[in-house]
Amino acid sequence: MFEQVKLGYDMNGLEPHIDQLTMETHYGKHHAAYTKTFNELAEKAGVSNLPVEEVLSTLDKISDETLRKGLRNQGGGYYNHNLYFSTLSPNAAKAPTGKLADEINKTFGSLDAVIEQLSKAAIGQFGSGWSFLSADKDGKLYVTASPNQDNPFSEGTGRTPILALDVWEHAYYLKYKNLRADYVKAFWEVLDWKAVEANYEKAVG
Ligand code: MN3
Repeated sequence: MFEQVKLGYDMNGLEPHIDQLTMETHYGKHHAAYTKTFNELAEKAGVSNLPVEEVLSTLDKISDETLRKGLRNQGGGYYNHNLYFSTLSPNAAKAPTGKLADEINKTFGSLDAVIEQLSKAAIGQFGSGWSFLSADKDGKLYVTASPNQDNPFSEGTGRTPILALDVWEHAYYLKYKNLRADYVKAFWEVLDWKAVEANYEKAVG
């Protein structure tokens, strides 16, 4: 049984950057629906005993096309939102430390530079999608964008996403309307780099 990540904060905890109604709809309805449907499809495909990362990385093993597409979309939606909600916090650490901080400086030059690249990728994503910061097994970092609920696993890159920025309209439209860039700016106010750092340590080992 795949479970929705438990929030470490209240529905209004991210105000004013991410408002309560958006949280209630996004986490309570959209993410809950992805989770429910992913569980049903995973059961049908006989993969409900596998980690979600593995399901998304081995989609080509599913021969039924409708089921494969469903797992890609619903499993991606389940995974991406777990990552998104678990890295937000009312008490967000505004910078990483340790190995992640070193690698960011090495690859991008500064924290501001990687934030700018991730923002640009998110704002430039045509239609619904995400931008991701991901790590390969050697700890190298990559900024990418994906459409729909795709991610570096389902795209077959072998990289692990450690930060996910949701730019589906449901993530911001209730508060920010058409102003995606304003939402992206607000996202960084509640993005907890400590949680991202923990994801990096786990991904790289
Ligand atoms: Mn979303």
